[in-house]
Amino acid sequence: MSRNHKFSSYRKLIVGLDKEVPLSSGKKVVGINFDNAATTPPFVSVVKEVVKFSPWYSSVHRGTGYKSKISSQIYDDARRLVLDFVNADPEKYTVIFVKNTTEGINKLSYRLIGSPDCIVLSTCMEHHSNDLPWRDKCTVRYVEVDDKGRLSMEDLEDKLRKYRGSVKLVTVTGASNVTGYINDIHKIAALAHEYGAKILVDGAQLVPHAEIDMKQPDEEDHIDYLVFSAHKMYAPFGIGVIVAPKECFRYGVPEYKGGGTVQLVTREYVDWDEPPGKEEAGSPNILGVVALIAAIEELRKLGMKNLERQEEVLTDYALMRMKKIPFIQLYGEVDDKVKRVGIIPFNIVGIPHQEIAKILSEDAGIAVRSGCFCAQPYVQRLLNIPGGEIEMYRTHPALNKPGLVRISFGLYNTFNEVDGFISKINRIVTNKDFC
Ligand code: ALA
Repeated sequence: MSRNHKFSSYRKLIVGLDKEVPLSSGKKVVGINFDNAATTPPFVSVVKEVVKFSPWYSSVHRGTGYKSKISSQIYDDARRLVLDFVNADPEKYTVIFVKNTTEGINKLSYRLIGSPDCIVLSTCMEHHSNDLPWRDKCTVRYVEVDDKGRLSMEDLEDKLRKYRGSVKLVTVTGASNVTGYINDIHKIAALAHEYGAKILVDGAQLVPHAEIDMKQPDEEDHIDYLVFSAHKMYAPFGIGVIVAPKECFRYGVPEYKGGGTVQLVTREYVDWDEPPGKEEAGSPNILGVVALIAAIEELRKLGMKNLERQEEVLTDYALMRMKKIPFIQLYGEVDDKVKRVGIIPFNIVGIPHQEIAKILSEDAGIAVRSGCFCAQPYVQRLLNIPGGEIEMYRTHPALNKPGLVRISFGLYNTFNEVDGFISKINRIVTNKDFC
């Protein structure tokens, strides 16, 4: 079997991979998408399922018509399928459907924080979505990363010890959207629980690439809260997921209020519905849920362990080839094996990151992302940018800000595509003085 065979066999599962994109020369080429950490193209099965369901589309939890009953049933049953996918106990956990991971973490930030004095431990490697929502509601402390950008378990334990009794939550990414590092979420969970804190995992980058096991709540290393987005798992129809203990939403008032959230309302009082209804104000996104469930079924059919291994092989291959190119700067640990999803950040000495991304797109049809990937403090750290320099970008907003170029793989990317990328990078490096 050829090196590419298995990888290529996944390509027919994805929409749009044969699309040609225009280059600045006027030529057209079949595009290469190495920007899967931002969003993934849809599965064919997802689009088919959405189209198949569309004639039955109707309101959820609001109508008595036949189609409305079908739509409501699919929507309600989906929670069980999601819980099963992440191995969460359906007796104890519930699923709240939201727009995406960002909305999910914001929602939890309203619900989990009782007082501005309680401490949340975030980390120095988070996406803004797992940092900013906490800042105005509690005292945030950041767990350090080492010189390669890996999370420091020692610092986590030091901080848990130092703030013992006040740390309500450890909130951590399952996998970094900048370096791809996979955090040992169960080890972190066990530590957090030992010190009386809960753990929230931002699963946006992890759930599409690895098997998730939230475990039973009586296991010391179980996950308390998990949040993820369907648009990063081949189901781009605007749905995201919070998996959380039912208890978490039982008491209190939802931050969004309106249709579908109540049992009884008078001018004098409101009796809120039970969760999850209470937390899903407005008409639910049933098409998003249909898409998500179809994606979960496809991912399970392919086998998360298979995908993990395959993406690892492709990432190792890309790294091995990139390391040999002069003037390439790679970030994080690239010599020793570390657990990572298929994400590689880099720069080319002497060429601004925006320029590299532009050349890849306009000269070769290769889509990447460049900049700070909504994780500015982490990227500033990886680039060793002193605070004074960052201030300068504040006072001179027209200056090009420092950043990285990022390639990120999906399950359908191939060795041939990596070879095409490497040959373009080689050409950029060779001609770099003309860029
Ligand atoms: N957070 C997404 C990314 O890393 C959008 O690109």
